[in-house]
Amino acid sequence: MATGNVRYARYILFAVFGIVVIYLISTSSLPQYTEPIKSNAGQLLGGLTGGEKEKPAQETIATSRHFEAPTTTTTSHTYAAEPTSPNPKYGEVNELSPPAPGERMNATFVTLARNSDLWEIARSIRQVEDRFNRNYNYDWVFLNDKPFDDAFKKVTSSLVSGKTHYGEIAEEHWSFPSWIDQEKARQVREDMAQRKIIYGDSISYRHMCRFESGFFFRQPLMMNYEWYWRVEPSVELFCDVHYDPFKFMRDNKKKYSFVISLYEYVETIPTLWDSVKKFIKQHPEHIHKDNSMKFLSDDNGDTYNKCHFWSNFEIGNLNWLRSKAYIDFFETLDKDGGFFYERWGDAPVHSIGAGLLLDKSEIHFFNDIAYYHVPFTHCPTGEDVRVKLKCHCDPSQNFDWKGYSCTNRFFEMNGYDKPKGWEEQA
Ligand SMILES: Nc1nc2c(ncn2[C@@H]2O[C@H](COP(=O)(O)OP(=O)(O)O)[C@@H](O)[C@H]2O)c(=O)[nH]1
Ligand SMILES: [Mg+2]
Repeated sequence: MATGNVRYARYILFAVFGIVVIYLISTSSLPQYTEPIKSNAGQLLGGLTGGEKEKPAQETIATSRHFEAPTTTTTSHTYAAEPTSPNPKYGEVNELSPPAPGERMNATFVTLARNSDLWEIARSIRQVEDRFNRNYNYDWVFLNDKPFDDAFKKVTSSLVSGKTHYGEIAEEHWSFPSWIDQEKARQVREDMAQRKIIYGDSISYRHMCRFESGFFFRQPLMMNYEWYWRVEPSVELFCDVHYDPFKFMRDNKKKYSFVISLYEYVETIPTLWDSVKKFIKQHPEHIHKDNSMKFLSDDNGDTYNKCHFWSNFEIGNLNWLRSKAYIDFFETLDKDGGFFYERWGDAPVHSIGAGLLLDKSEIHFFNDIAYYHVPFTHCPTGEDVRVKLKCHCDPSQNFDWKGYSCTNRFFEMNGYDKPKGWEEQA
C-alpha cells in the first residue's frame, strides 16, 4: 500500500517535471512577428524601450528549429480570406522558413540595377531575405534601362522567396526631356568634373536620379502594388525584422519612412529650393497644414537647411507618389531642369515632397531596421533592442546622433524623446 503511494507520488512528480520541461522549451524562443515596440511616450519608434506585450499564442509560429514537425507550423496561420498580394507562392509552406501568420499587404521590393550589379544586389537580397522576407515572401521588382540578362534573372529569382518581375524602362523615362538645353547641360557636367563633385560628370547618374524622383512608381510593373521597399546593391540589414513593416505602415497611417537622414551636398542643388518655393506658390492647395517644414528649413521656408531622408532605403506608399500633389510637385521641378543643369538627387526631392505634402505624422523613422549603405550605418540605439533582434552592427557606428545627421531635428519637430543611450553615440 505504502509502496503503491510512493510509486503514485513518483509518477506525479515525473509528470509535473515533464510539463515544466515542455513549458520551458516552448517559451524559450523569442516572440516572433510582434508589433514594433512603443516608447514610453507612445511614439512608434520601433524598439526603443522594453515593455512590449507578447502576442497571443495563436499568432506565434514555430521557428526553423521546429521544422521536423511542419504540420505545427501551418495550423495556426490566420491568412486573410482574400490574398492581397499577387505573389503566386502565397500560402505555400516552406518547411525551412515557414511563412509568418497574418495578412499580406499589396507590396513589393523594388530595385533599380544594371546587369553588372548582379553580385552586389545578390548580397543585399540575401540579407533582406534572411532577416525578413523568407517568412513573408513578398515579390521583388527589378528595373533597368537595358534588358536584364539571363544570369541576372536566374540568380535573383533563386534568392527571392516571392515572385520576381523584370522591367525595362521606357526611353522617355531615361533620357533628356525636350526642354533641356543639351549644350548647357554638357557645360555643367564639365564644370562639375573639374570641381570634382561626386557623379558631377555623369549623365547616367542624372537619368537615375530623375527616374527615381518621378517615374519608378508608375512603371507598368509597379502599378500592381500599393507599397514598396527600395533596396540598392551592397546594402546591409543588421537586425531581424520581426514584424511586417508594410503592415505597420498601413496600420499606423504612414506614407513614407527612413532610417538615415543627413545634409545634402549643396553644390548639387543650388537652385532646388527656388523651384520648391515656386511650387508652393503655384500649388498652395497641395501643401499639408501639418507639414514638416521645420525639418526642412530653419527660417520657416525661406531657405533650405539641406536636411533629407536618405532614399537608398525607403518603405513608402506608391499611391501617394502617384497622387496629383506629388506629380505636380515633380513636374514643377522637372520643368526647371535641375536634374540636368545641376545634379538634383532623388533623396532631397522625395524628402521635400514628403515633408511638404504629407502630414508630419505620416513620416516614420524605423529605429529597429538596422541598415548600412556606404558610408553610413543606422544601428538601433538601445542594447535591449539589439540583443532581442540579433543585431550584428557596431553601435558606436550609429550615425543617428552624430553632427551630420538630421534625425535629431526629426525628433525635435515631432516632440519625441531621444532613446536612452543616445549621448554615448553622439
Ligand atoms: N539600370 C541602371 N541602374 C543604375 C544606373 N546607375 C545607378 N543605378 C542604380 O541606381 C541606384 C543608385 O545608384 P548608386 O550607384 O548606388 O548611387 P549612390 O548610392 O548614390 O552612390 C542603385 O540601385 C543602382 O544600381 C544605371 O545607369 N542603370
Ligand atoms: Mg547606392
